[in-house]
Amino acid sequence: MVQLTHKPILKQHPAISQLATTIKNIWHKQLMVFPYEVPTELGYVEGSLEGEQLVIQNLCYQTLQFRKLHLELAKVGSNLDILHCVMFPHLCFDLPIFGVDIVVARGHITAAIVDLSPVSPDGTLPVSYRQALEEIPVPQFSSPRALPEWGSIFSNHCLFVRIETPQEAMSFLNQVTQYLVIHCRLACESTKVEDTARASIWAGQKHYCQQQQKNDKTRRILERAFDKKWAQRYLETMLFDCASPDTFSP
Ligand code: BLA
Repeated sequence: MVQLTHKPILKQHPAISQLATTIKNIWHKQLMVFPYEVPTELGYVEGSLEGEQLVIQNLCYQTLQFRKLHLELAKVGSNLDILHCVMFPHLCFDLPIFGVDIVVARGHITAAIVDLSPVSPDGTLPVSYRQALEEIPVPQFSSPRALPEWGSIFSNHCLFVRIETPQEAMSFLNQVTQYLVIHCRLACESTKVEDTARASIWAGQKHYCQQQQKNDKTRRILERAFDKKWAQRYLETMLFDCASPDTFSP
């Protein structure tokens, strides 16, 4: 299925709707996007979780620099709203993985996380990223959160907080916007690596996906709304799929 539009059928928390719009606007403004084929039957999904309806809506694109741009919006009844976004670079570019997740539980943003995650063996970001990120002021939040063990993939610029006020929500959205604008700019300026560097980039991206798949909180929701097998397939093919090291890329 080729998806060209993302109809706003889900009424979500305003911070999620606003961020989804911002992400799409930046993608369209800074990148030249092409359609991406979403795995069969996974573009729009409905399930049920303890009597509540679970709806998942996916929007994907590809570009010259990115194998897959993925924006997912999910809703479980009136209890849970989720925004999930990951940008997977083609293996011929030495670029970090941009990721953001917002989880709203009963009206409260309990988890807001954004990062540009390194894929290099030593876990550091390219110099251009380090320089750009060091220029951005680090906003303060009243309830920072500690990363789980699998979160060793995130950079030292990772922001992970619980949001307590509308001001904090704005501040988080502003930080995500700055990371994304920097990322799209540096991605467009980047040049292809030698073929020999692809294996290491692939290993870095694969490790990122394997660690993300250890997030039991995501897995449990999917298992409860569908079943174990479906959750595994969704995690492997839709959320954190990994290109094979010799996949064609421009
Ligand atoms: C946490 N993710 C969560 C939580 C839920 C989900 C319910 C717990 C919220 C909380 O602790 O307050 C659920 N997230 C989902 C679901 C999807 C989703 C169902 O994206 C998709 C269908 N997760 C990501 C990405 C990042 C990420 C890209 O998908 C980071 C860039 C991080 N989510 C992340 C982290 C936690 C989290 C670090 C906290 C985990 C913990 O505290 O154990």
